[in-house]
Amino acid sequence: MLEIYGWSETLRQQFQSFAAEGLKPGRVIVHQRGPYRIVTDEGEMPAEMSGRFVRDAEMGGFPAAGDWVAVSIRLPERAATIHHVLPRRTAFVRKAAGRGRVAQVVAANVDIAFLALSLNDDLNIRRLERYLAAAHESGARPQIVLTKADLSDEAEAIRADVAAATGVPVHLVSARAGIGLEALHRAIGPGETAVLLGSSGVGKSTLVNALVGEERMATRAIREDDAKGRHTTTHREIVLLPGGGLLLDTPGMRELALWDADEGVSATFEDVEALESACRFSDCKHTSEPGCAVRAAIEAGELDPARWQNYQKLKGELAHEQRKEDPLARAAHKKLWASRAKANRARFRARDEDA
Ligand SMILES: Nc1nc2c(ncn2[C@@H]2O[C@H](COP(=O)(O)OP(=O)(O)OP(=O)(O)O)[C@@H](O)[C@H]2O)c(=O)[nH]1
Ligand SMILES: [Mg+2]
Ligand SMILES: [Zn+2]
Repeated sequence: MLEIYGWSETLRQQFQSFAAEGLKPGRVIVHQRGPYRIVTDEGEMPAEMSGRFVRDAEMGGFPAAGDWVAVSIRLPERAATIHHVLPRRTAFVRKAAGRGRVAQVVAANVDIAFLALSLNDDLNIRRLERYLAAAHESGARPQIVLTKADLSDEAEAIRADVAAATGVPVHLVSARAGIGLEALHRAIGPGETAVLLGSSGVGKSTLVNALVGEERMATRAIREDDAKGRHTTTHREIVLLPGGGLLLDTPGMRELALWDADEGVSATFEDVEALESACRFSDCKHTSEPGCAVRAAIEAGELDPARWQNYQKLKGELAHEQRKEDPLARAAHKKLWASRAKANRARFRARDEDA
């Protein structure tokens, strides 16, 4: 049951200590006001955090859609209590504006970030770059989805331009005309989770419904006067697609500059940072130094090597705040983007040739 929701051998190992406490694994599939909804081996049920969990949770530590959690299940009531959140492989983190702000994880353990933009809207490349940077920082693989292809005569040309400018895969879809839906579905591997991100009204929920083949999510027409969305979706929900793959629908976002890299990495990799600080030498490079806690954890199967690589990659890219101030750092970042786009293009060419 849980395998189709992405349960893996790595998760099973991480879960062992919780299993010893008699707890069961579950995945958060609905994050809303009120109780979470989770899926477990006993099926779907509502779940609330234990009082102790609420008291002890670190900043950003509350469960989010996509999180794996350790729960106790009350079978007669078909309800669960959440005691722990498992380490996150990836996370989208939003920092609330203003002083005393709190980082909020809005989607966890996502493999692919679909950045949805509507073809009846102005394509803003700067906005797109911010989306892409946020997606890279989350650890998910970014892909672009151009929606409402039925409303533009230049859809194919725009797709080619966007692909050239970004170097990531670009999907052209129309939920209404049934264009590109199968290819989009195929981009999500079995047990993989993709999140739909983008402004209100671009058609995220309509796309989910088209892929599921039924009206799972509410949708609503955009405003006639300015073509803006109406913030129809207000919760986050993971939907199991027929034939496999998971798709997370989210509320339309107003401002993507709110994503913050530093806190994202810390909230996602608390456990890795703890390991690093446990190395014998404070300047340990985690390659061949004696007493390296990171390598020991990898060898013991407690730390996923892919997760460690991800962490290092993100750390390396984190001159975020400085970059905003410092023109030199910004230029270097632009160069990094250009080379990454080039590498991506080469990779996708190679993949196309393989296929
Ligand atoms: N012409 C056309 N309209 C579409 C298409 N997909 C969605 N729409 C329309 O766009 C409007 C907004 O769609 P939603 O799916 O509610 O948009 P959303 O991105 O989920 O919006 P929020 O939940 O507010 O973030 C609806 O009126 C849809 O019918 C499409 O492929 N073509
Ligand atoms: Mg919606
Ligand atoms: Zn080390």
